[in-house]
Amino acid sequence: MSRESTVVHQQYINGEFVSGTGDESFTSENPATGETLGTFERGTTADIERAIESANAAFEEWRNLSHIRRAEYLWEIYHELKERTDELGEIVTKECGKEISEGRADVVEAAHMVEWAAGDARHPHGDVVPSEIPSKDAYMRRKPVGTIGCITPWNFPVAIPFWHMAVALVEGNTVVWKPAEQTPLCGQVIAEMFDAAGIPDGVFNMVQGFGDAGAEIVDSAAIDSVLFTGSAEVGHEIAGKVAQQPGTTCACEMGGKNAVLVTEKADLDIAVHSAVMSSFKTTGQRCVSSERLIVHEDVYDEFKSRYVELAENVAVGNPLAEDTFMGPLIEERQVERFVEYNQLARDEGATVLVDRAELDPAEIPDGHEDGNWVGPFVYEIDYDDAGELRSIREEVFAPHVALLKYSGDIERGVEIQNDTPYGLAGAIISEDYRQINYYRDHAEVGLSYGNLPCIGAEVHLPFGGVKKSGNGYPSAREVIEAVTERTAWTLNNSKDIEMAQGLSADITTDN
Ligand code: UN1
Repeated sequence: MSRESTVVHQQYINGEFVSGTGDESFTSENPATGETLGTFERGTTADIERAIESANAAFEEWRNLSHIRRAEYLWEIYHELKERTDELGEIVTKECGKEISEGRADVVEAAHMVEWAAGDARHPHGDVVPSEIPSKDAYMRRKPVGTIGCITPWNFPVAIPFWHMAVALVEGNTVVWKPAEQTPLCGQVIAEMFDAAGIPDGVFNMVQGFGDAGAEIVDSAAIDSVLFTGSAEVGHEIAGKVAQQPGTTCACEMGGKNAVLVTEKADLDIAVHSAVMSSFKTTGQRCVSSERLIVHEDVYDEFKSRYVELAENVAVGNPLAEDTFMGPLIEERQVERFVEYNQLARDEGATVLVDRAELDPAEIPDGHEDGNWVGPFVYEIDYDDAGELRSIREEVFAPHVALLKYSGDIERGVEIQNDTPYGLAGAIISEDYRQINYYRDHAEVGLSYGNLPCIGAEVHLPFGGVKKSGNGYPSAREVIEAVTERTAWTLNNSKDIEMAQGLSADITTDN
């Protein structure tokens, strides 16, 4: 769906679409065709300030509604996401280039997140805790933190905004959201949904823009918590800034240099299938995509020949076509990064096994000549314990895949798996439960899988990473920790004051 080219989409602040203070606009482009999908006002720092003011002003009234009442607005959106899955999936595919089943899955994942958040409104919130003193009642209670700033990426342009916002809103927070500048049309559609649901003015605000607008959210003293999903570079900058602002918290989820570990006990059908899905779904542009395949020497040759054959043949093409496996990369800059890292791998001594980085013109679908087309790039390289090879430790965010042969036991395989600054996702392929359990207990990752691809987490699982991959969970069920304050509330039912830990409650005086 391309919106009329003369329309310049506005910001959504305080319950209405309004013009911002800036005079610049930007466009959204279909990465498969180069076609313009819409024009958007470029939000300024003043627009962010205005959105934050309106969110702050709406907070008191919103938090005073019950969880169940607040969830009703989200149920409206849930039904819309369900009813419009095909249409919205097509918008996702057109705007970010994911093949159509992934475009639809993005919308389905958003619906699941909204369902979880709205359903959770009727579940217990907090804990009844025993007290050392029988006459005391003790509880852990949750309160909304206030105004939440949400900064979301382009690769899940519908699901991730709802990861951030659905629970935040049901818990009684207000939000200021900056969608990724690559997918503003999805942002516009989501804002229209909140508007149609009649959410009270100021509770939900959206400002379309670039990094300067995002930075204003992070710098503002009137934002209580920042949720960020995106690159490690930006996430660490946010965490550093927020640490300087007492009272503000953040939860960031960043990328990974994820791996599939294939042991000598692997079922190779499962191994090859899982590896292809992990490395090439979404054209390698999931935070959880795998750019490393760590394969035991006993099964290496067979795995390699089967994997390479598929990598040579996976269908790259029009993402709207049902038989496409890989769409384009999101933007030209990303193609350049991919090409640079492919060269880096060569310079670092890689043997290239598949090089479809520059596709044959015959492989590019008609009418799609201006798309950001690439195919798989697969290489083998000797793993270095010294840690000097950048190509196997830095995230590329593209179908750039290293095969690493290892020998020895499961401990060695997991050691290589852990040898990256990141720790988001990973998978082990093995028929041996001892190997699987060793991996489960020692792999340094937030999301791990046995005999599966390392992608495709469900929303009621925690989603976040360790090491350089994140400092919290801006997503899925665990986001509740990022958007609520916990209060330890203790009530005395006695007329006497009696203290825990045997602490004396006597007040003694000199006489
Ligand atoms: C991302 O990797 O950028 O687990 C998000 C998955 C999806 C979310 C991925 N549910 O693959």
